[in-house]
Amino acid sequence: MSTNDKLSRWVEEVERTVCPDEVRWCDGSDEENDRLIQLMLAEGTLHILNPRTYPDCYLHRSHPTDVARTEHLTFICASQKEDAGPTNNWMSPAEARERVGKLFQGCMKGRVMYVVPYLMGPTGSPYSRVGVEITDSPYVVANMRIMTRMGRPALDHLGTGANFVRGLHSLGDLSPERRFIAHFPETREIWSVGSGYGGNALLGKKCHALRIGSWTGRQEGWLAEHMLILGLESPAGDVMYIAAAFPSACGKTNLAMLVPPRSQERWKIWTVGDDIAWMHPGDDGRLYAINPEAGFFGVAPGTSAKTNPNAMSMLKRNVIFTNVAVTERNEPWWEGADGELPRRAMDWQGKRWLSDGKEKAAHPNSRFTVPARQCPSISREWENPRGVPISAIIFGGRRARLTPLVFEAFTWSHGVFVGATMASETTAAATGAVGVVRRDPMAMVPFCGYNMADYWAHWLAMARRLRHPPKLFHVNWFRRDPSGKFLWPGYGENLRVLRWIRDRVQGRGEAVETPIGFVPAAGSLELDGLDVTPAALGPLLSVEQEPWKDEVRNVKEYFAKFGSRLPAALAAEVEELSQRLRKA
Ligand code: GTP
Ligand code: SPV
Ligand code: MN
Repeated sequence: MSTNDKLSRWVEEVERTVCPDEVRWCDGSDEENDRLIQLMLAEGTLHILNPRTYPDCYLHRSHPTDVARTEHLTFICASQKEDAGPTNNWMSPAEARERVGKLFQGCMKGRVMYVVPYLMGPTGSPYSRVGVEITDSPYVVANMRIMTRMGRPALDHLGTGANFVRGLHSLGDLSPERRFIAHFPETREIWSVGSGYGGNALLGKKCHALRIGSWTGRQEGWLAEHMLILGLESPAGDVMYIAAAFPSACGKTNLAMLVPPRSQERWKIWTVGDDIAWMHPGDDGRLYAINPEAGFFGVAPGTSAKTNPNAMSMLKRNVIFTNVAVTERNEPWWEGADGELPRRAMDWQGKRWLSDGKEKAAHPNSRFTVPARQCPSISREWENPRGVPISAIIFGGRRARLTPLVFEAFTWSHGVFVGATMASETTAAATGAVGVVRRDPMAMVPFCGYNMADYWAHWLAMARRLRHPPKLFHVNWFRRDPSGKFLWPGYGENLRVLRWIRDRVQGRGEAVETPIGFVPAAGSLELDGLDVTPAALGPLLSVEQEPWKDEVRNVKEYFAKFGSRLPAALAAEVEELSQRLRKA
C-alpha cells in the first residue's frame, strides 16, 4: 500500500477493472525477487542456467509471435490527430478507451496484479521522473527491477504529489489480434496489452522515457532522446561526454561500452547510458544528460569478447536472458558468440537445434537484461543527479551506401537537418521486414510521442537556450564495398572516429568541406595499428554527387508529408544542400 492517496485511488480503480485474485505492491527487494523467480521457475516461464558458470542467471522464452516491438500496434492517442503527426499511428482517446479498455475488463481474473513504482533517473535528481506500472507479468516485474530504480526511491521522489506516469500492462491472451500499445500523452497514461516483450511491456523504457518523455520534454523545454551517453577519456585524463542516436540494433550498446584497440589503449571509454538520454540546458549554457535507466536491455547476437568484452564480462551473473539458445552445458548461446559453434543446442523456442546453418539458434532480437552497475566501464558520473555535460551529439544509421564514415554538420540548424533526414536499414528489433532503408529522424521514429515536425522545431529552438551547444555529427559504421563486405572494422576501432570528433570539438582536427558537411582530411583520422590503408579510406569517406542529388529529391518528398508544420529552417536547409551539390 501507499501513503499517496492519488496513487492508492488509481490502483483501486484499476483493481476494480481488471479483477485480480490478489494485489501485490512491489518494493524491488531481494526477497521479493527470489519469490518471483521461484514462482516463474515453478510455472516454467523461467529456466535456470548453469549455476556454476552463470550464477543467478535465467532464461525466458517469450511467445513465438511476441519477440520484438510491434510498431504497427503502437498508438499515440492525443486528442488531435495532427499532434501525433504522420509518423505515428493515431487513435482518438475515446476510441482507445473503448477498444483497448475492453481488453482490460476482468483481464487479471485468476492472476496476481503487481504494482511497480519506479523512478526513471538517478535518486535525488531534479530531472528524474516517477512512473507506476501495474502488470500481471512477473517477468516484467523482474526486468523492471533491473532496468529502473524500483520501490522506495520512486515513492520517496513522488511524495504526496500526483506527478507520475500511469502505466497499465496485461499479457492478455498474447494474441497479436488483441495487442495494443497505447499512449495518452495528455494524461500521461500508457495502456499496453497482449505483449510481454521488451519495449512493449517494460513501460519505463520506450513508452515512458521516450514517448511520454518526449511530449513532456517539449512542454518543459528539454529533450528525451534514443541515445547512448559515453565519456571519452584522453591519455591526459580529461573526459569529454558524447551522446549518440542510432536506430534500434545499430550499435548504441556497443559504442557505449567500447574497449579501445591495442594501439590506442591509453584512451578509455566510460559508459553513462546505452539507450536513452534525458537532456536539459544547464545554468552554464551547456546541455546536460542523465541516463534515466538503471540497467541494459541489450541485443545478444553479435556480442562477443571481440566485439564487446565489457558486455561479456557483465553477462556472467544476475542476468535475465530472453530468447537466446542454450547449449548442452546449459549455458546461453547466440550467433556471433565466442568459441566454437555448439554441436547441439536448444533453440530460442526450446526446440532441438542442429548446427547445419539452416536455422538460427538464438532469435535475432534475443536480449539480455543486466544491472548497469555490473558494467566494468560504468562511469563514475553515471548517477550524478545533474547529469554530464554533452560536447558532441552523433546521429548515425546503418547504410550500405551513400553516407560516409563520419561528417560534421556546419551549424546547429544544419545538424538538426542531418538528424531529421537520417535513414537506416530496418533491423530485427521491431517486427516487419529487415534491411529496408527507411527515414528514422534522430532514431526516434518509433519513439517520438508527438508530431515529428514539431519535434524538429523543438530541437531547433533548443539552440536559443544553449550558449554552448554541442557540435553535431553523423556516422555510419555499416558502409559496404560492392561485394557486400563492411568497409570499416567497427567496434573498438570506432574510437578513432570519436577521437576525430573530439579534435573537432576542441577546434583541432583537419577537415575537408563537402556539400553535406565536413569530412576528415587525409591524415586526420588516426590509422596507426589498423589494417585500413589511407587509400581504402577513399570509399569510406567519399561524398558522391549523383546519389546525394537523389537523396535531396527523396528528402523533399519526405518533408512534404509534414505540410505546413515543417519548420522553415529545415526547408531552407534542403535548398542549401541542393545548391551546394549543384555548385560542387
Ligand atoms: P537497441 O538496444 O535495439 O537500441 O540496439 P543498439 O543500438 O544498442 O545496438 P547494439 O549495440 O546492440 O548493436 C546491434 C548489432 O549491431 C549487434 O549485432 C552488433 O554486433 C552490431 N554492431 C554494433 N556496432 C557495430 C559496428 O561498429 N560495426 C558492425 N559491423 N556491427 C556493429
Ligand atoms: C530498441 O528497440 O530500441 C530497444 C529494445 O532498445 S526495446 O526495449 O524492445 O525497445
Ligand atoms: Mn533502443
